[in-house]
Amino acid sequence: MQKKMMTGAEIRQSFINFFKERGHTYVPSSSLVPGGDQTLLFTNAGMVQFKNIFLGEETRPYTRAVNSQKCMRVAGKHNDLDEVGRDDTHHTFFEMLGNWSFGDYYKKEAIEWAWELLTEVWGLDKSRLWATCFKDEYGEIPTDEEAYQYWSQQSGMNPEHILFFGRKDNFWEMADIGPCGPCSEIHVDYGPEFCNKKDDPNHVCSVNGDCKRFMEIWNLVFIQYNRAGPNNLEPLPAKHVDTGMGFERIVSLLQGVRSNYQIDLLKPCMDAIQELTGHTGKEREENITPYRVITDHARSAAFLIADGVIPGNTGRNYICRMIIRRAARFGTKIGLNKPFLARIAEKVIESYSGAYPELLKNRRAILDNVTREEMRFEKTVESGLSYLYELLDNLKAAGNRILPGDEAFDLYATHGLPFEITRDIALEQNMDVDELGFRQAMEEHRLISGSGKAFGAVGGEEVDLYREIFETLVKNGKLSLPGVVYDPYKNLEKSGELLTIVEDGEPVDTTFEGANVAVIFPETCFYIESGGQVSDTGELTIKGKNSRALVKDVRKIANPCKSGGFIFSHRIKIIRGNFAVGDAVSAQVDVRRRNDIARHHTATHLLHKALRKILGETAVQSGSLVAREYLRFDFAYQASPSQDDLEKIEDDVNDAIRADLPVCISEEKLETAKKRGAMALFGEKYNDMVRSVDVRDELKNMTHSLELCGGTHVKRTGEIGFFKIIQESSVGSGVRRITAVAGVWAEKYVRENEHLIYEIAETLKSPKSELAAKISRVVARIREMEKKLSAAESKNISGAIYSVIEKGKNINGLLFVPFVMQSFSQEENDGNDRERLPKSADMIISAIKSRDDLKKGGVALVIDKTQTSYSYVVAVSDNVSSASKDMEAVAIARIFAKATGGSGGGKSTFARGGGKDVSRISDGISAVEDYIRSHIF
Ligand code: ALA
Repeated sequence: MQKKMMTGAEIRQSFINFFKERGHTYVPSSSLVPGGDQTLLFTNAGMVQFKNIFLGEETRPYTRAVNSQKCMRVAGKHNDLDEVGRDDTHHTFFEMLGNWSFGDYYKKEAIEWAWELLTEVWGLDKSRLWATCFKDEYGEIPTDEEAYQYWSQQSGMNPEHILFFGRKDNFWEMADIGPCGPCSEIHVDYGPEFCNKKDDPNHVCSVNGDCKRFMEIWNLVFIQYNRAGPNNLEPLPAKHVDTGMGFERIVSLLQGVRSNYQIDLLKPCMDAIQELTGHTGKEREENITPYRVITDHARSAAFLIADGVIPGNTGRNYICRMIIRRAARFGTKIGLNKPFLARIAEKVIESYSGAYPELLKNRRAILDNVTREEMRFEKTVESGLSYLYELLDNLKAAGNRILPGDEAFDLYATHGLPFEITRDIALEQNMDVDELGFRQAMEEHRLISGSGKAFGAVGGEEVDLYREIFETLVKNGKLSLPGVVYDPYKNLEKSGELLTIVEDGEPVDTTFEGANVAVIFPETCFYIESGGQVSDTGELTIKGKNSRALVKDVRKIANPCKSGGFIFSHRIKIIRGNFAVGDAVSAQVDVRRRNDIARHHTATHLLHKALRKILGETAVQSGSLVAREYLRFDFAYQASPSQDDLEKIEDDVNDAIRADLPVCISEEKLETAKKRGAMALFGEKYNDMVRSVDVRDELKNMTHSLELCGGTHVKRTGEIGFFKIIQESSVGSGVRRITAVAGVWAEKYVRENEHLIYEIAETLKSPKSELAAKISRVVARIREMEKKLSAAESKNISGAIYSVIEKGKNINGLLFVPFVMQSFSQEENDGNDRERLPKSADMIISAIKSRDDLKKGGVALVIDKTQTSYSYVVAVSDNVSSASKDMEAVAIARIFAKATGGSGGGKSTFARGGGKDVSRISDGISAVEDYIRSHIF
């Protein structure tokens, strides 16, 4: 009699019961947010809550545990996001069933029980099970012979089904640091008919071969080390067992369905999506990727929100936001343009609340947050997408394939498009995104929304708005011409009446927590970007009220009305409380930041002086940027300054810093200042009255540097502390650029370099003094190994070439050899294109030439294809090309290009080309064959 099919809930419970019967304590799943673990964003395995027990830092009243753990693998070392949707077995959120021994039983019992549960309790077919054990490819960590022995002792285990693999597959690590050890995985063979890579000549159809025939279901990890660093594996005081079974995978296996998305727990989500789209079964299959992504992401979002992770801008909250937005975008692909995810999340709650009651408890929060986030996304997504498409088009037109990271960040900060969505779309167009650049930009703007980017430049309609505001304020006596008083020099704090609030392009009376608005006061002490120095930031508070706002930027709107005048508006984000027109507000400049900027500004003057002293008087400034983190200085100079000169320049600046010269600032007539020798920059306009910044050399009673400058400076050069040039480069003909850092930023720079050297020395296991020699040796060794590898590859190719030639078509004594290789990625394809293709074609032609039976010679057509493009070469033996112009390689390439819709060109014996439509490759080959037949000489 056929056994009744178990539900997912029953399977989960039977796993737990099996181990409870063997002395294990059931420990409920911990939260997706790992408590107190700074090394992880999310719980990514069952063992996370036991980590400290492994490390010997914690003990529990039990030594054996069993559970089913909520896991997220969407960031860090274990990140499956890219696979989700593309296959039936990967998820962002999933459940992991596990059993643990804390210094109790070890490999023998772990293996015996795994075998017993799978084959006797759950009745899996033994002949379909495989086990893998660890063998270190570097020979540094011992081979796991013990696990091998235990596997071979299990009744009905086919010894040929026990295989060894290296670090990638069989050495498990929690994160970059933490407990780890060799592991044994159990895989199921679904049978050769399930291989989906049969057409791939390079595919090896076996366990870990990456096709759909084999599936890993259970990983038994034998924890015995702690990874303390990249090269540092410490043995642990005791040995432990940590196992993890992919719950969805075992359920799909036991329920006899081929996809995790068909198990009883997830099918209702898939069906609900179908109900919303109204698709037929066939249409659903055709759109299976969006179905899977939506189901997966809806489940993740529900579980995240239930654990208190709601959508937001950074860290875990960013992931929650990204997951919801990504699901929403996949929804638009199947016509779901209005918020719909709550309907799917509802199904998740129904399926999973029995085992995870927190879902039901937080039902309202889950549904509300999901919908709210979809609505937020809906507002911005269109403009974001059209901007992204435009960016990608422009890059493509310029021959670039990588979208810069800061653009990707801008798409997120300004248009709400998470990086992962930008990358999805870029990949759809065969482009990529600079992820590192994105992370850096994100780090720089740690508070993403509400940062400067959230406010645009002043556009036409805004000028009209400010004109109106200005006129009203003047009319009501709140402002007098020429408008807002600007004095960033005397005080760093100023109180005043809040005159106007502008929110979303409209004046409002009050504004609340979370809002991004612009505000106007009668006076401001915030410096406004000019002369290369960036604007100040700071904060606003109201005395006696608990209100606080960050000032992100300041903007000057000149001439808002015909009578002239200025408005200075502060762009703020309300952090706490509210602000209303009429409030008496105190505005404070961020003093630390201002001081950092001042150090960089005075250092710029010292640098200018040093440049002219060392390189000559003509090395004058042509532009500069003075920021908090660094300074950038452009100057006229024809050549590239030598290293020696740069060091002298740096020394000169540091000498002036150590001399602790006073910086004297005064307002004087332009003529007077010029007479004193002030540097007035060509092209700059000065008023009659100017501000001169004089760095005085008191000992010599003369000026060290005198410039006309509106910027803010230190009082004495000693405050700068330390100056360091970090880069020198060219920015066009006759203009050079120096980037430099001062004060704490210079210290930070030096320290970072020191850490870098330390890390390199650690990795290379070499003292600092021998580092250079060691690196040369390592590079030489890599070169040597590359040579060996390429020789071995040629050998491989030559093996393949012979079998390809065997399959060639003999057309009246002329051999036509078509050969299609498959690459996985565009990059690999580019590599092949350059080297492997011509090499293979050459080898085919030389092999043909050496054959007596092929007197007429031959034609080789070698094609390299990825899923989205192909490149090819045509080589013909010289007797063929000289026999007829029609049989030259270039003529044959044209035939192939025409038949495949691609391009091509070349010479008589060699031609090459490429195209996009891989589905037409076989038409191309037939066209070439027909062509040869009709042109045979
Ligand atoms: N900790 C192991 C894994 O996650 C069991 O695969």
